[in-house]
Parts: sequence; structure tokens; C-alpha cells
Amino acid sequence: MEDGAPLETVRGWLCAAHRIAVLTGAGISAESGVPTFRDAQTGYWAQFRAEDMATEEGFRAHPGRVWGWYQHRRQMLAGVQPNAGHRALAEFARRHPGRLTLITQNVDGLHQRAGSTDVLCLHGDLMEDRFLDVPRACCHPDTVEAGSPPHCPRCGNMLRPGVVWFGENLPLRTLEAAQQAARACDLMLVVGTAGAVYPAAGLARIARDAGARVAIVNPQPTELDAVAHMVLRGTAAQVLPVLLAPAGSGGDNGPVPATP
Ligand code: BV8
Repeated sequence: MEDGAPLETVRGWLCAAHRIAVLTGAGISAESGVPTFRDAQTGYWAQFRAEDMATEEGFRAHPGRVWGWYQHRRQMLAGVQPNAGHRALAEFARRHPGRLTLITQNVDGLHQRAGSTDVLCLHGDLMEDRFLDVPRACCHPDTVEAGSPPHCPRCGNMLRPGVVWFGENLPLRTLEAAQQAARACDLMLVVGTAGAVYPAAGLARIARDAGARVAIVNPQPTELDAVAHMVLRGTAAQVLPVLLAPAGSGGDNGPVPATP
């Protein structure tokens, strides 16, 4: 373990890093009020497992239920804003063009709304739809029939959310760009993810094996703690503004305890 306050140690790594890769998960949106996957589903949805609904099989078996879950999540997103963690990442990237690659597992679009650009969205975008089956000549997004889910009035092809479900491949070019960023970085920050979903979680190991330093920002232990050189036990909105603050701005939120 490095000497000195853990956050100051990671800040030293950050200042020395030519290339920084950041992998975020649902936890970075928690302080915006977006429930994470770990959080028990709320209300009506508490009776279902996200892993069962975020699958093609789950959608084909219960299209109305799964579509309703995504509509519920979209409506919830309409009322939330990016938080200080999202903004700290966007502002750092603006101050240091080309130095930071942001990779996210999230589908909530909050990084982009905070001003981050060129975000590598491994799992798609909650606000996009596409046809479930290969569209035929009769399938046009602008002529779908309303319903739960909306569908082609001619052949019944249903719309589905534009996200990557469990058991589906990630967008290849996006995944390859993320893997390349992990291999090329000097520092990887892993923020707000339990590190349980692959191949996204594997990016931390790729970075470490390629010689990068790996630091985690998470209030709880994760499945990637053993891959990290340093764990900062804190929330994204608390830690990132201090960690990523412009040089000379102090960041006097006090030391963030490392793992015990
Ligand atoms: C695939 C979109 C090939 C949908 C999501 C090994 C290699 C390859 C694949 C696998 C493998 N092992 C298993 C698999 C299969 C599977 C998988 O990983 N399963 C897991 C459950 C074991 N992976 C796949 O299926 C992937 N595809 O591999 O293709 C293939 C093809 C066919 C057959 C096999 C393989 C596709 C995975 C993508 C699934 N889609 N999202 C939707 O959103 O509805 S995943 C979804 O869940 C999220 O996008 C996210 O990635 C994941 C949740 O993870 P987290 O982001 O970590 O969130 P979580 O709630 O779990 O944790 C929150 C964390 O935040 C906690 O640590 C908490 O402490 C922390 N936190 C809380 N508050 C804060 C905070 N941190 C900071 N600040 C705070 N305030």
C-alpha cells in the first residue's frame, strides 16, 4: 500500500498519467437518484429480478411486463440530473483533451448530459428503441402501432429497448475501443460498479495486466477490489470532485479511508 493519504496517492497517479481510462457503473448515478441494479427493485418491480427481465428470453416471454419496466425506468430518468461525479469527469476531460477515455456500463445517458463526449457505452442507451426481429419492408419506426410494446401493424415485429441484454454480445467496435483504452492507459479509475458483469468488468484486469495502476471508487467492497492497487471507500459525488479537481484547488474534503 502506498504511503500518504490514499486519495492523495491516487491524485498523484492521476497527475502523472498521460492516458486515463475510467470505467463506470450504476453507482455513479446513485447520487442522482437512479437506483442501482444491486438496490432491491422498488414497488411493483420488487417481485422480479433485473437479470431475468434484461434478457431476450424474458422479453419474449413477458413483453408487456419487460417493456413496462423499461418505460418505468425511462420515466424515472426524466426527473433526474447528472451529479457532481458525472460533472467532475466531464470537466476534467474538457481541461485535458484526449487524455481521458470514459467507458460506461450505464444506459442512463447521464454522462452525456453532464457534458462528456465520445462516451463508450458498452451496454447501449435506455432512450433508444429498435425492432426485436430483423425489420422487414413493412417495419418502420415511425409507423409502429402504439402498445406495450409498440409493434409493426403489419407483421407484429415488436420494438425493444436499445440496450444490451444478458446473453447478448456487446457492440464490437465499442468493446474493442474500450479494451484498447484499457491496454493503453497508465491509470484506470473504476467507479461505482460491483464488477460482476462481464466482459465490462474484465477491463480492469486488462488494464492491470498491461501495466496500468488501477484505483476503485466505491463505498462498498467489490469483486474487483483484488485487481486494484488502491481502493477509495467513498461515493462518486464525494470523491471524484476532489480527485479530479484542477491543480492548486486543494480539494480539502479530507482523506478518504483506504480499505481496512
Ligand atoms: C456477453 C443493460 C457474450 C440492460 C446490462 C464471462 C465473460 C463473458 C460473459 C459472461 C461471463 N460470465 C458471465 C457472462 C454472461 C453475462 C454476465 O456477466 N453475467 C453476470 C450476471 C455474471 N454477460 C453478458 O451476458 C454480456 N454479454 O457476455 O456476450 C456472450 C453471449 C452469449 C452467451 C454468453 C456470453 C452482456 C452483459 C450486459 C447486460 N446488460 N445493462 C439494462 O440496463 O436493462 S448489465 C447492467 O447490470 C448494467 O448495465 C451494469 O453493467 C450491471 C450492473 O452492474 P453495476 O453497474 O456494477 O451496478 P450494480 O447495481 O451491480 O452495483 C452498483 C455498485 O455501485 C455497487 O458496487 C455499489 O457499492 C456502488 N455504489 C452505490 N452507490 C454508489 C456506488 N458507487 C459510487 N458512488 C455511489 N454513490
